[in-house]
Amino acid sequence: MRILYHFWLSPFSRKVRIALYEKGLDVELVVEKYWDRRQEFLALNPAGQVPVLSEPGGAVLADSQAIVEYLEECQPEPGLLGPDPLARAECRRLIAWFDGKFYSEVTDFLLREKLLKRFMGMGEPRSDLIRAGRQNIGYHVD
Ligand SMILES: N[C@@H](CCC(=O)N[C@@H](CS)C(=O)NCC(=O)O)C(=O)O
Repeated sequence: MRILYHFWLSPFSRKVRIALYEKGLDVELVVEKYWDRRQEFLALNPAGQVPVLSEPGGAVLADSQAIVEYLEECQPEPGLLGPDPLARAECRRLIAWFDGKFYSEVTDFLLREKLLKRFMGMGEPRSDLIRAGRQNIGYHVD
């Protein structure tokens, strides 16, 4: 059985869950509290990050983009990137923008300060970072 180690609030995990769903691939979802630094999980991905995909044959893949590109190659239909090179380039640009710019300027601030700190017991949320995330989301959505 294919297993996805993920966390429900992780946007990188969500990207892989959507790709698996769109392609109709069966998967067992295992919630990984990556901040616990579980040894068995670190053995799968020494970077300690979710998502991680474990394939039935024993292969283990890490990094959301590496995983979705692998899925796209293994099961090309339905294609998720677009019908032609320009559409695919635009799709890749948007993926890179969400994974990089949007994550570091919005998601990371809001997720870490408002939610993860509570789960992780990492102290009080910083209101200046929450404000920054809120301000950035307005700019980016515009
Ligand atoms: N480039 C990675 C980033 C994954 C990532 O940053 N995941 C976060 C959760 S949203 C994580 O596991 N953070 C723990 C850490 O970096 O130690 C990917 O696309 O999968």
